[in-house]
Amino acid sequence: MHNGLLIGCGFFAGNHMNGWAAAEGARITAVCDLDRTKAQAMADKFGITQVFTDVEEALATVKPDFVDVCTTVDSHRPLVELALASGALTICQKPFANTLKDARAMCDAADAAGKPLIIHENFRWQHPKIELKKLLDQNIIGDPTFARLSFRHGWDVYAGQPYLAETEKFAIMDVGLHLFDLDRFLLGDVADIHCRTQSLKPGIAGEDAFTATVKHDNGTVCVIDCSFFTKVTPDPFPETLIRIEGMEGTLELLQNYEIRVHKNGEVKSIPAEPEKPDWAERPWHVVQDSVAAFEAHVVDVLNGKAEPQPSGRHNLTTLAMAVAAYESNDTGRTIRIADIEMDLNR
Ligand code: NAD
Ligand code: 89Y
Repeated sequence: MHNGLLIGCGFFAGNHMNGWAAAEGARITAVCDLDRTKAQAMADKFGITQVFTDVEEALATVKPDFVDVCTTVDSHRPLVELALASGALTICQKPFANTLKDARAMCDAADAAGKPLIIHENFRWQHPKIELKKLLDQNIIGDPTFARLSFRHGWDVYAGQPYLAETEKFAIMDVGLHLFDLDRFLLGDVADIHCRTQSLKPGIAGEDAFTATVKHDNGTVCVIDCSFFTKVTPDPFPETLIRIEGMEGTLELLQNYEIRVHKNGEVKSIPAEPEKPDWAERPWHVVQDSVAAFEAHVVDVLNGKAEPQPSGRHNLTTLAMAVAAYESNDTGRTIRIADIEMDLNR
């Protein structure tokens, strides 16, 4: 049994804890939060006896096999570096880092420790997306030519995550990173990006919508669009709607988790709604189910049966896409991802 330490007992951490409770071969035995009340509440809910407010003390006492960092981005680098130095496999919630410099430093720390660093990117672990990827891999639609990944809603995310209203880099760093990782998962390596952001909701600090056009090395063009200020009923949050056109057909992921396969003039419908874990609640169940799937994957990594998906190193390019997207908006230019990655000052 692998023993884990959870750092950060805020809004999203309950999903991590429920996922770990369902995982076979790993369990959380200690929790830590700067705020003792939050740490204690999480411990009480999940029957954890070791409760800390200081990470160094937690690591020295628990000596965990793995550390699950579920704090907001500003604390990621110090926490991840401490966890890796303690010899633990380390999981870091998205956004990995504010800058590529910080993200690279964490990857270097993982290499120095000889321990895996895994980014908690759960969109690629969502059931409908895995089903879509299987269809792509079966080459049913032939080589992809065009795709659209769309995440548009008006859900009040600020109620549970008030920091989202205060950050100057919001939509791209919050959900954009998920969509960029998903884009790479489905369609492969990215060459360049063009992006426009919009700030629509009055009173928030950052952009709450963006539209990006991504060109892949293999020529596939993907439009990635996201809005937190879309008035539509029923609200699709937190579903990603997807269309992938290929040389021989088209795949769609429609609202309410229906996959449609268009081929040879016919349309086949495949239901792709995830099972709702008994601890989950709609509409979050697709996310909550994917947290459990991601954590089951981490157990495979702990057991040497899988490589991290995605690793810290893989996520550097995803973060570079976000940096490039902001630069494109600021300059009006299309930005090559390799140019961003090569610039060690970013
Ligand atoms: P939150 O602010 O509600 O909780 C973070 C907690 O971390 C707080 O309780 C804070 O006290 C604690 N913390 C901060 N620094 C600490 C430190 N040095 N030591 C110990 N505890 C510390 O944030 P949240 O909404 O739970 O989000 C956490 C992360 O999860 C964010 O990066 C967010 O983007 C991400 N998130 C991911 C998803 C997803 O689907 N993958 C969904 C929501 C949030
Ligand atoms: O923080 C975000 C995420 O990662 O998924 C949805 C979310 O909770 C709000 O945009």
